[in-house]
Amino acid sequence: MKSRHFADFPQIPYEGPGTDNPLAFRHYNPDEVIDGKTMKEHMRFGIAYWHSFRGVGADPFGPGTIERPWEKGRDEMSIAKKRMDAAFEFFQKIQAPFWCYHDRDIAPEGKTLRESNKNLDVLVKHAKAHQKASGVKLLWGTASLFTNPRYMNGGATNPDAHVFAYAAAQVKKAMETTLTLGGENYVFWGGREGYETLLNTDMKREQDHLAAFLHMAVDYAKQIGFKGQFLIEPKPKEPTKHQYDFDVASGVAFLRTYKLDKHFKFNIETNHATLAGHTFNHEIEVAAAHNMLGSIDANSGDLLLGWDTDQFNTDVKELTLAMISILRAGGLGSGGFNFDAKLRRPSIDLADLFHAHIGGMDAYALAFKIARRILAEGKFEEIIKARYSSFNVGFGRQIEKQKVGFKELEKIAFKLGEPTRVSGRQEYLEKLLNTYLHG
Ligand code: XLS
Ligand code: NI
Ligand code: NI
Repeated sequence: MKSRHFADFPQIPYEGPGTDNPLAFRHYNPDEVIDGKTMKEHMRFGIAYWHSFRGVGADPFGPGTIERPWEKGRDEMSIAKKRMDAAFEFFQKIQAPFWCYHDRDIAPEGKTLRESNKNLDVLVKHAKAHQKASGVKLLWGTASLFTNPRYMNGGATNPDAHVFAYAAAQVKKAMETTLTLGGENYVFWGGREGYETLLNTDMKREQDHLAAFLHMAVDYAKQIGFKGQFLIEPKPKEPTKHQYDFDVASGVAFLRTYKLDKHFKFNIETNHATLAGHTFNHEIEVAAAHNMLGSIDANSGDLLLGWDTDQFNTDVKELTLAMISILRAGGLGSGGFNFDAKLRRPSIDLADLFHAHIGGMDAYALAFKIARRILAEGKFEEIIKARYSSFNVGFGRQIEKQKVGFKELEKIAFKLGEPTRVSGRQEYLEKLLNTYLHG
């Protein structure tokens, strides 16, 4: 179980903004207490097994570039164990309290479903021992219903009931393993739950099937006593042309339509937000408005590229805006910040894995601190409040209470005449934001 693949690296220490040690945190101080909670507890960082321990730098134009020392050998199961040993060594060195996985990330798929489940049981047992020894916990588990060719037409939305049943069996098992590992959430990302062409698709029927699938998951959670939070992870496209969980707003409509909204929150991913034509901040605000903000898949896209590049996010401005919305909403509860981000294809060194996560964790921690200061000083809040103050009194209040209609408002409009225009002060506010970011 012991692994020494990262022996050349220390446990990453906090050295503060003044340090020039590239293998130190400048802003993420895990033990720093803020408002009675440590930074470790505030940030709840998680490492994504699929990117950091299964990603090899492959893209549609070429195979992997990244070779890891623990991937050597012939027996898939013993490689899977060695890989997991390395992963837990890394989780501790980077001081991340959580990890996340898909079933097929940690254990190889067998020739039959029974064999796949058996492989999974072995690795889950291994993970449990590692969790116990290290104190690292499971933020969420999920099932890959998109890798295997059988899911080429989707899992829960596959036109073939046989595939639906197979997907159900796989999610059943993934929920059981998440429960065994004490997972605090369970994620549904529907990468192939959508369509390529309406020429062969009954969209309404597929959405009904997806809802039926999710209801079965809710029922099964009750049966096995899984109390973790269910999360939907919206994404508009890729790999499928059109995905049903397009963005948070369409997810809310879907969950409400099928009476699932009590059981789900959202796992919002930065790059998925931008693919949907929204900002990260926007998606967080929509989820928060419905009390359905669950967790974050921390990454970023590249606005010049049209796909999910899953980069580590070091954009402190974008993250500060996100943090303001998250803090205003009261935080993420059982969620956390999971680095669903991968190294660039030429970033092949073990050191790159550290730099990537240190950069991401520091950017989030810095954004957290800046956002707290912004909210404590309340300058933006004051301006926003003042902007809507006409709705606090008189006919404005009546509008909000739905006590007046068009007729009454017409009378008021005749009486008051032309409204005085009020500046939105956007440039002033952008300048103000910069004073927090850059002094
Ligand atoms: C892919 C998704 C995926 C989910 C988990 O774009 O982000 O990694 O987070 O299935
Ligand atoms: Ni994700
Ligand atoms: Ni993604």
